[in-house]
Amino acid sequence: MLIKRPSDIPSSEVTAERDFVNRRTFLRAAAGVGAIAAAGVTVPWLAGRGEQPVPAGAALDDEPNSWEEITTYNNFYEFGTGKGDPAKHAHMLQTRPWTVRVDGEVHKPTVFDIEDILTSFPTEERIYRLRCVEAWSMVIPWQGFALRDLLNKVEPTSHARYVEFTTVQNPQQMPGQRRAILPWPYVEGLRLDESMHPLTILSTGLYGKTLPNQNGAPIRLVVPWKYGFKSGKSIVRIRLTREVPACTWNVVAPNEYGFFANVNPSVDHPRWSQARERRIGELFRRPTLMFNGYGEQVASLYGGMDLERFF
Ligand SMILES: Nc1nc2c(c(=O)[nH]1)N[C@H]1C(S)=C(S)[C@@H](COP(=O)(O)O)O[C@H]1N2
Ligand SMILES: [Mo]
Repeated sequence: MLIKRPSDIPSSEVTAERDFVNRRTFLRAAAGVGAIAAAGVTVPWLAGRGEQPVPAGAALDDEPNSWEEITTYNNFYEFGTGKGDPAKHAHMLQTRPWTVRVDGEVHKPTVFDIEDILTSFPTEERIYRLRCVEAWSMVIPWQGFALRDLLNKVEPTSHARYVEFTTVQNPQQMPGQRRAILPWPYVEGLRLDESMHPLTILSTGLYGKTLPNQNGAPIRLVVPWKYGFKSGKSIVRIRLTREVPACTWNVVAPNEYGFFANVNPSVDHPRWSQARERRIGELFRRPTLMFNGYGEQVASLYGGMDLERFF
């Protein structure tokens, strides 16, 4: 996602391919061919999973990526722009004590201690696809709870229309923040109705374990039908607003990264196609699904909208 340096994308993918070409890749590559043909079929093994909404259009072999893949191939520019930088440097971030301030257009502004969040909002497993705007993807078994459970606690006012999420700012512990890679802190935002959607979660863990720092500990947003950059990490503030929040990537490159950033195979990034993606761990590209495969659940949020204009 580096801006104005088109060479970054191909080179990062070359590196990634080298990293993941191992025996396992070849074993899974065979499955990948079947996946392309089978894309769009609902996964039976997800269907019985408690309250979890079944992701529509999940491919048959849509099995979760490994712990290793999920925790060593990351985007978290606060720790550097390389995919391996977060795993290398994120241990420097101290995630306790930690508070999340929820304020703005709410009747009950509240500063939540992370320990209270962990005890008041029981988490459940949500296996979601993550589609990065850079045309790679993973499947991640998050532990999380619906963002709307937290928002309902603070009682949004009738003026609230958007929600802004702010990442911690701590240049001492986050070496990337000592450089002007992006304007810090990292800020992302959603419409309020997107935030209240049951698929939108705050995650505090993965694979049944505490969330590793490189994945956004102690608490990060996950919005599975949007490009990964919408899912802000290590959040310290959630603010409800009347106006569209100033989102980091949208501010630095508005013609490349829209406010909505819904996964859409038919709307290309100005410098590359979004039609296909490389699932980390697989050799062959697979087709990208509209709304990342969650269209059945979320398409109604965008009824009547021109999705090429509001990309
Ligand atoms: N604070 C912060 N949040 C962030 C980012 C970042 O650089 N800083 N990168 C985003 C991008 S581009 C992606 S694809 C996802 C990656 O999440 P993961 O590393 O847990 O897979 O985090 C998103 N959240
Ligand atoms: Mo991303």
